Amino acid sequence: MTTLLILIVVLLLAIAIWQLTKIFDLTQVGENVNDTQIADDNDNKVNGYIMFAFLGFIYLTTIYCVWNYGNLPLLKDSASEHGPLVDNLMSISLVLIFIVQTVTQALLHYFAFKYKGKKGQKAMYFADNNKLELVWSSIPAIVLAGLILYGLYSWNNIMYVDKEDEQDAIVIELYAQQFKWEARYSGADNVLGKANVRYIEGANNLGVDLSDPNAQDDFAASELHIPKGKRVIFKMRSQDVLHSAYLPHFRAQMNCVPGMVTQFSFIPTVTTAEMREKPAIIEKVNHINELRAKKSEQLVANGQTALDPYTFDFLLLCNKICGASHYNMQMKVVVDTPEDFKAWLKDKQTIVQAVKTAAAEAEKSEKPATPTIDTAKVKTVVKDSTAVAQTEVKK
Ligand SMILES: [Cu+2]
Repeated sequence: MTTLLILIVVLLLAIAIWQLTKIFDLTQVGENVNDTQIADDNDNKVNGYIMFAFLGFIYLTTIYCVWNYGNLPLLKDSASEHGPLVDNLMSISLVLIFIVQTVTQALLHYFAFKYKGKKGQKAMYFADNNKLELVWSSIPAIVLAGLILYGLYSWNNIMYVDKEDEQDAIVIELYAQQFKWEARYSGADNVLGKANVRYIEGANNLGVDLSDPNAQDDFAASELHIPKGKRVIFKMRSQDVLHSAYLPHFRAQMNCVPGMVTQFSFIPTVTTAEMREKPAIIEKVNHINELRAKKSEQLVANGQTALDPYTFDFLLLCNKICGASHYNMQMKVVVDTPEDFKAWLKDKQTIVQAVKTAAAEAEKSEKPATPTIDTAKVKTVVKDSTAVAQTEVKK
């Protein structure tokens, strides 16, 4: 509301200034004032200096952003085997963009100043220069080709999973729906049972084909546990709209498309406990907790409860704007040591068992309780009503 009011005030101010300049122009009528609409040397000079001012603004903004937010992009401390490859690609791209942007902006604004309009000066007619065109076409072409080739090499390296890798990997399904994630583990056979949105019914909220032999040992989890040092193949499905499974710390992202299964796989290299010990993460966590402490002071002063302190956890996020609660579509990811992971896997209830238990419970609660009839009470009620009827008749 305050923002709207400020906007209205700014708009009204702008209209007022515009009207004032019109009145000022009217007062100048008849006087010897240069009110021509054609730019003269002085106008061009002013515009030339404004170009320099704008260049300064771009550079200052860049320095300010790098200084203040330079530590926000994830460029180190990745937690997957292919992570450094992605980080390297990202760093090279950023450095290239930074250099090209700095040089080209300086040239653009300098030439705009140098060749500003001057009275009596005509622009030179210049048809073309093959040598120049060759230089400014081939340099970007070579740089971009290098970047694309390195990108393709990285992409193939990350996405290619051979038969050997596949045999040694754990298969986990990530199921996306507005607005939550659910994981399905493939169990001892390491094969996910068939699933389809048409099978969704009651407790079977993942739409698993319960008659499929491969589905018998599948189990669902609302927290994603993966072991360090072992390849995990994620199969993504979506129940409703387009989502995107985004695991920023593992430098992994893949769209979840309704009606098809997509895939991404990686090897986690850092456990949650190890990640919490990294200096950069400790610094980040401390910073978040400082902010939370400040916010908590305000909340407590207003009689509300204070915020809980933050501890680092890997996250699976949704990276496609999929609806109103998209921002909160996340799942905690825990990277365990292989021993801890084995312990976590124990005694998990399979989806088939869960559906059976839910059905049995539903049946129990649906059966109507047999009403107990107090025969003595009924008799007295009947007696009373006949007595009332008889007195009525007598009247
Ligand atoms: Cu989503």
